[in-house]
Amino acid sequence: MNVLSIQSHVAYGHVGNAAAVFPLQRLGIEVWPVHTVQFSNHTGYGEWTGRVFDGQAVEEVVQGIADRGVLGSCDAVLSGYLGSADIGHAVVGTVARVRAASPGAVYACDPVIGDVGRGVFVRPGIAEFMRDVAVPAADVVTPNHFELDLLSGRTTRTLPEVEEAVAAVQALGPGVVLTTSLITDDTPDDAVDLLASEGGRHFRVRTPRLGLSVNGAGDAIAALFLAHWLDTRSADVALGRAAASVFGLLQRTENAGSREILLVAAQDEFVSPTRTFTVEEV
Ligand code: PXL
Repeated sequence: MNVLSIQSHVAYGHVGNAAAVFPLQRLGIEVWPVHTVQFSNHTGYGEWTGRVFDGQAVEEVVQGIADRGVLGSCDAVLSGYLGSADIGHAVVGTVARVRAASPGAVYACDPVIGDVGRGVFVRPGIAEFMRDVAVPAADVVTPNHFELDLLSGRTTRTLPEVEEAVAAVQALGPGVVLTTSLITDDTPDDAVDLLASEGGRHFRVRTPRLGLSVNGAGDAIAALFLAHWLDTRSADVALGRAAASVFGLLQRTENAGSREILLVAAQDEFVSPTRTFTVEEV
């Protein structure tokens, strides 16, 4: 299995490709990482160095990969934090090239825009680009609750409202939607939900809500969900596996009091998670 992962990269810590590549590799997948930015650290610190690449920089690297004659063996493109709408267009152009060379290749788009605590943390124009261009081109999308509301133009509080918002996102194009960090009015205070939707069916996993605040967990879960979905073509199985692995990763991170997810130290969680959770159809 070969995944072309077009995301941000940080030297220190784990977000973007620095959070997605290793879990995929640990599961036995070959990854072709293309970086949309190279920063010293994630933007949650408020300060960082490095630069945002442009669409041309991404296209040049993709062209070089195409020149090796290997695009036909690409099984999926995964995208996350984009940096600019120009880079977004390069990503969507790459998806078209990959699909032409490798019919059936999957595009998994993590529509990174923001989250409940921080609001929108990407540049102006990215949210609209995700809604109008990237999400419609995708087969699989992995918004958090905040991003689901933004993409669907709704404010969702109840599970039926969430399911309607998911249907609105599916109507844009993607058949599979994984909603992360989901808190509805029936989610207990000490829990958080994940909802995987495919066709008209919705599957929920409820895990304990941990007290930590870290970046990159969404990037890791998008990668893990894609890996297991490619493997099983089953949203509920992929949900159960990805949720267990990320919960294990976050539990280890919280226990250690780390500001960065313990991607390397907790790597066994990707293969055999300590704790598993029930997947229920809702
Ligand atoms: O986790 C999303 C993300 C990706 N890439 C960069 C980020 C963040 C969130 O902070 O800063 C560079």
